[in-house]
Amino acid sequence: MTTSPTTTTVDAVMSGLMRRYSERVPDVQKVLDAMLDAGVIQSPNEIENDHIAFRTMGVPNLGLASFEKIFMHLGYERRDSYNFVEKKLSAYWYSPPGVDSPRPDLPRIFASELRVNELSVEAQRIIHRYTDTVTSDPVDSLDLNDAQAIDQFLHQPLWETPTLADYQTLLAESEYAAWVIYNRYYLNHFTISVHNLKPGYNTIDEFVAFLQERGLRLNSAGGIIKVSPDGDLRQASTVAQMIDAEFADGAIFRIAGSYVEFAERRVLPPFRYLPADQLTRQHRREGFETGNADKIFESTFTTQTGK
Ligand code: OOG
Ligand code: NI
Repeated sequence: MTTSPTTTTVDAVMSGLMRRYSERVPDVQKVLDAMLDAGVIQSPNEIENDHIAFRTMGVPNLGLASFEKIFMHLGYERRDSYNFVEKKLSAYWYSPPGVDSPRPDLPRIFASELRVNELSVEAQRIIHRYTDTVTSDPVDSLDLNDAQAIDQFLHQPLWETPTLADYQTLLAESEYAAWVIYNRYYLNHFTISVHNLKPGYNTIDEFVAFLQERGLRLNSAGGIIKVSPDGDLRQASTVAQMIDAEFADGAIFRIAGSYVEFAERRVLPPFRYLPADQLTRQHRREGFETGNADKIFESTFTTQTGK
C-alpha cells in the first residue's frame, strides 16, 4: 500500500499532539489504566479518538482564519459553525480526510476563537500587548508538508509569556481568554468514542458511572451528561487538571490545563436496523451541538476546577 505524503504528515502531527498532551494531562493515563484494568480494552490502540479541540485568539494574523489553514492543508474540511453569544466565541468543526475510507481513525477537529473585539477595552489592550508582536500570519511562512515544522509551530509560544497580573485580569472577564493567553495552541482535549467500546461501557451513562467509580472528577456544568436536543449526541468531560504555571515575573500560579472528553454518537434512525458489526461513522450522529459545547468549555473554568 502506498501512503500519500499528506497521510504521513497528518499522522505525525497527530502523534506529536497526543504525546505532549498525554504527558501534560495525568487524567489521560488514569482513564486508560482504568479501562485496561477493567478489561474494557486490551490496548489503548483500540480507542477511537472522536475529536480533538483547539482554542485561538481572534485577532489579525491569528485566530481560526490562520489556524485552520494547517489542518485544511492536511485534508480536513470545514463544516458547521457555532456561536457562543455569552462566551463571545465562534467555532467550526472540521471533518478528517477520507472519513468513509480509508482513514476512519482520524479525529474530527473542533476549533474555536475568542471574539476579542467584544471584550472590554482593558481586556483588549492586554491581549493586544501580547498578540501585536505577530505582524504577519505565521502559518503563511510554515512549510505545511513538513510534519516536524507543524509540530514545532503548534507547541511554540507565539507571544511572550504573560504576567500574572495580566492573566488574572483576563481571568476575571473571560476564562477562555486567560486559558489561551497562557496555553496558546496546546491541545485542549481528546475524546474517547464511547459507542465503540464493548457492551456494558458503550453508552455515556454506563461509561460515566464507570469513571465515577474510579474516582475521576467530571464537569457538572448543566449536568454531568450533556445531551443534544435530538438525543443522539451525548457528551461528558473531566474537570481540567491544574498545572503550576510560571509567569513572566517568575510568579508560579496554578492554572487550568487540559481535560479529557467522552462522546456517545447514537446510530441515526434510518440505520437502526443495521447489525452492530456493519456500523461505521456515517451511520451515526455527526457534528457538534452548541448547547453541549457551551457547557464543555467550562471544563477549564474556575467554577469547575475550583470546586
Ligand atoms: C471546546 C468545548 C466544546 C465539544 O465537543 O462540544 C467541545 C473547548 O473547551 O475548547 O469540545
Ligand atoms: Ni469536545
